[in-house]
Amino acid sequence: MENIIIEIVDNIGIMKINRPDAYNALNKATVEEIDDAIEGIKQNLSIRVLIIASDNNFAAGADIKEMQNFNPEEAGNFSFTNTFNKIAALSIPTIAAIDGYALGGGLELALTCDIRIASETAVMGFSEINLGIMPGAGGTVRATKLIGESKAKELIFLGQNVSAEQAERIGLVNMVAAKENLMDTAMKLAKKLSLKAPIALKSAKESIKNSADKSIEDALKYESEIWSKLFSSQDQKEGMKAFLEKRKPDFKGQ
Ligand code: CO8
Repeated sequence: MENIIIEIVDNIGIMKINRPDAYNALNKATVEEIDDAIEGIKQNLSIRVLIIASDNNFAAGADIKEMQNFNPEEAGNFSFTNTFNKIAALSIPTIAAIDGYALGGGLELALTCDIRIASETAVMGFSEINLGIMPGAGGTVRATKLIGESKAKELIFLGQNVSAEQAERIGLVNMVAAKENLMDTAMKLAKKLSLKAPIALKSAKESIKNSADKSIEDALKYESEIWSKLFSSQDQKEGMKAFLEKRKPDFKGQ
């Protein structure tokens, strides 16, 4: 892999984009590598949490040099949507640790994650409109669901960047950390998540995702169904036994 770095620390996968000269802009080769890495992460059952991060700049968007002369067909083939959807569909919890610029497709990448942590100096925005295009890798959909239609329109229509503090205020990121503590904060959160019961986390993620596309009645029915299925897992027995024995549970993901 030339454009990304994958590291596994205990049960935590860390994926970093590594094109510092282009502020980690996403070109086709990088997205193909991300796609392969995600396929590998899906197969590796020991990975319980994924952190997506990059040193200094999360990603300054899709690679403008590569896109500049595309016709519509080429633009369609370039689309990151399939890969980004694969990240959003991962059953394990995902965290975006955002330092520096997360613009355009970079912010859309962060939006595929379950939780976003920004460094105090992070700068986020949908810059596409300033290039005569619009978000095309899930931004109009995921940002609208996350921060509401009105704020999403403000960010996407104006193409103005927001600071980490503004992003936290509008719910675009979950929390803000000092630049030097960003990865440490992400790792601590990932560690906490890695100790939770994997099947229960997967079910909760599935139920939350399902609730976005269904009526309240159908979503509640689905929640109830997958909730009761958890009682066939060893982790449920272990979780409740550990509580009653006043000790920490040891979840095996079974
Ligand atoms: N693509 C390619 N190269 C980039 C990009 C990018 N998105 N961003 C930065 N670079 C390169 C610059 O060209 C420059 O390279 P070089 O040294 O060879 O000239 C280097 O990175 C450093 O950039 P700057 O000199 O501009 O550094 P500054 O500190 O002055 O500014 C910024 C940093 C603010 C990040 C500035 O570079 C910038 O505005 N970049 C573009 C941001 C942008 O518009 N992003 C959105 C791109 S469009 C998009 O993401 C569409 C997604 C839609 C879906 C995609 C799939 C279908």
